[in-house]
Amino acid sequence: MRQLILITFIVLTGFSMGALAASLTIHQQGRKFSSDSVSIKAGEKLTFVNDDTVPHNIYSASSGNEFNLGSQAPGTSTDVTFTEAGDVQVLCAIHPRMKMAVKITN
Ligand SMILES: [Cu+2]
Repeated sequence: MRQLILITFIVLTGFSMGALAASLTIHQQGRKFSSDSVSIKAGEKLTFVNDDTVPHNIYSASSGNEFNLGSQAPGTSTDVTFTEAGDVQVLCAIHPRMKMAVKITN
């Protein structure tokens, strides 16, 4: 019985760690993304937080994962779910130097 409880605990802990890994947070501070590149699985999301004092407008034109958040006010956060496997470039329409790569695997 004790062993069963231990196994259940390990399995549940494993699941919750998996859930954490599935929701990465990308910060925008100093007109930069906090990561140059991240790798996620298809169907997982990234949370984009604007920690700057200026608005950002994150978008991607990469086939299958196009999105455009529009103007994102300082202090707000938005989730983006990536559904297609492939390499995605995420850019900011206001600050051309802001860019990051998202690798999505199946
Ligand atoms: Cu920006």
